[in-house]
Amino acid sequence: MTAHHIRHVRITPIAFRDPPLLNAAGIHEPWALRAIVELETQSGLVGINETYGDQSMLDALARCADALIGLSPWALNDMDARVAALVTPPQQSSEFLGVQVSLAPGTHVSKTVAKVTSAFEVAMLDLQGQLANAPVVDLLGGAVRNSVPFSAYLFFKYAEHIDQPYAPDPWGEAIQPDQLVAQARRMIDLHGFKSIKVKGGALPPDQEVAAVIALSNAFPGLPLRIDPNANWSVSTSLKAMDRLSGLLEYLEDPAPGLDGMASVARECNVPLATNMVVTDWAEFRKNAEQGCPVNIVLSDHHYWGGLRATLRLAHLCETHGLSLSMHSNSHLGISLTAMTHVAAAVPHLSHDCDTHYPWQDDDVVQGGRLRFEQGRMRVPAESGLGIRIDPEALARLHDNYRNTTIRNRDDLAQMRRYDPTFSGIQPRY
Ligand code: GKR
Ligand code: MG
Repeated sequence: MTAHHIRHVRITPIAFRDPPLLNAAGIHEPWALRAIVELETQSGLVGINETYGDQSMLDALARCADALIGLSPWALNDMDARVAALVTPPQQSSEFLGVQVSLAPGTHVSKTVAKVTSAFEVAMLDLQGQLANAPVVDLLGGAVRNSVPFSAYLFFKYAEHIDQPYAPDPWGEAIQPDQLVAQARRMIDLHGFKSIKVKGGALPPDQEVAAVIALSNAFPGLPLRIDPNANWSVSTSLKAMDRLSGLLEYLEDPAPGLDGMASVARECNVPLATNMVVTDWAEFRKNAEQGCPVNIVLSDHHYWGGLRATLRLAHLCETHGLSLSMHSNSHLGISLTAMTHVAAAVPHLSHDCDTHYPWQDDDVVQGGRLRFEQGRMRVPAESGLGIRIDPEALARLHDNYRNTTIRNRDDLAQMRRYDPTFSGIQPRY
């Protein structure tokens, strides 16, 4: 083993507070889970990353950890092969671990190889950058922009969690249109975002349509999108578009499945985006074979296989005339930074990226929470990812994990605490 070979792999599950955000599956639980990856070399360098923290992911990471010992941080292809050899894909790609799988492709077991590969790849790229004294973006071909634009990601929400001790968050309730406008104003005042995404599929469509119209009136000229996470039927989607089509930059995942999306695309001229029906290479091919009813792919390096895979996806999108932007799930600063490096290296990025970051109030990175400037995240110029872990913060968030009983995200079960009759059947509207 030479000085820079990996000698130790540490995976630390963490939990951080999450507000009661509504979505098509139900409602967020009071704690969101992530896992922090640290790869330590013989010479004492540490490469870091952040990924999903559900139990199945922790098990998969643990199963693959030993295979990295002795590996050079440059041996990404070798790491890919070792992970693929250790993670057996499920027999049926429809095997799901959680009820809200369709909202969060990261919980889909068929994606385990891509998720684990990505988890280790980013930490190895962080090591490579430290060794080469170059930021990760340079390892990806160099920056085409020195900051990355993100959008204000709005949620309908309750004021408080139902049954857990949880101090009310500063955002308050957002059920009525004027409350969502107030939420947007606060988020834009705090972070300077220049576009707005509404997480839909949670309330009756008329109420969500009214909220989008209110936003459009309150923020004229700001690009707007709504994402019902396939909780609208095709006819509900089309009715909503009768009122919204002129107001939206794109419509995200209105109706279920590629067929549902294709039916919406045939009848309305709003561009369609997805993080639900094009989530891997096979689904990309199917969309292309159908003449690309979905025009905008919302990539996510956490389940597409990493930063290199995201670049491949970007090239493929360009080849097929598709636009590309980025999806998010509840996350902290390491994920945001990795996303920023890769988004900075994609010439073809067409829309402001999603981020849940404003909904969190804690982080594991040194120096505390990262800051958006005018809605953008600066691409770090320091070597590697350009951020380091604060060990005390990591210990604190690991204690949160140990003190909660949540081990897999389950928005449906959480919603049934509020409404035991909530069916979770989709599309609901
Ligand atoms: O955090 O509730 C949420 C979102 O609904 C998330 O689960 C989705 O994966 O943000 C995501 C999306 O764009 O579909
Ligand atoms: Mg989405």
